Amino acid sequence: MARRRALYDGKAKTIYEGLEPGTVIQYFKDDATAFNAQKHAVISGKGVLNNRISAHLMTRLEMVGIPTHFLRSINMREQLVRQLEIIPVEVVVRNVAAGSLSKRLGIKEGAPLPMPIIEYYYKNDALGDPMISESHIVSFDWADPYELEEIVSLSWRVNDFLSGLFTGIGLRLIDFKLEFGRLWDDDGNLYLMLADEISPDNCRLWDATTDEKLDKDRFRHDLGDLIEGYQTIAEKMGLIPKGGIIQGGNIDEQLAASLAEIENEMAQGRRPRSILKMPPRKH
Ligand code: AIR
Ligand code: ASP
Repeated sequence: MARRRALYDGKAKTIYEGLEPGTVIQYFKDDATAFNAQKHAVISGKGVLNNRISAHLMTRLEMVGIPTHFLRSINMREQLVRQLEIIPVEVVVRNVAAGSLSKRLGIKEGAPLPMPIIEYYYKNDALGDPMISESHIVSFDWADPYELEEIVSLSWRVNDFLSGLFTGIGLRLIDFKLEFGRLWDDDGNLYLMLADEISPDNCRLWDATTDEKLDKDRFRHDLGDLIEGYQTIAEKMGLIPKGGIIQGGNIDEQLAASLAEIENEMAQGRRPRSILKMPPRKH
């Protein structure tokens, strides 16, 4: 594996050339960053947990007909995904006030929102991912109106599904961030799919009874041990045994590797579907 070509080195993941054409490997690093990478740490085991959690959530979303880039887990830190053209827009869905919404509008953290809110940010580190509107997205052709409509409708469906899933295991889904990408088939059909990852790095998840924060806010605001929070989430999801797989920075690698197999069995037999029928875009 050492001679693989890295295509992109991100803050929390490295993207390597895939095992077959049209695929790439997502390698989940232990690096944690916040505030546009001004704060950085390496937290042993974070990558393993995010890989597991994201593989599981993507698989569950596929099972209810939401197309994702996920193909299969490779090992405890890596997963095979489709190579997509990433749309440079971060979609944030919020159910409860927190984070930048609370700050920007002066709304108390934890206040339920009258209805869920969708926001867009331009994916650009140099600019600090500025907030944008639908007009910016269409005007600058980051996505056309058909794609945007699909992105919004998929985002609401993801929110409904994930909110239910987490409610069922005693967690509150406060907000989360999604990314989407495009894929064309040989006939010029466009497939829009969920990309990146869905993990406690990009979801706020609170304990439903205590409102304890279990996600990356622990790292952002020094609220406690990040691994403990992520393992609590993974345990409640039934992905790791009680007591966890990481103790004091040491990972039980054998156990971690065997767990990846479960997801692959679930993921078998899926076929991509074209969800948008329209003339190919010029690009
Ligand atoms: N997010 C946004 N950019 C990067 C990430 N990870 C996620 C956060 C949070 C949601 O989007 O993890 O779940 C809203 O973030 P914020 O900072 O705008 O309140
Ligand atoms: N990971 C991003 C950063 O490094 C944003 C965040 O999650 O806070 O800034």
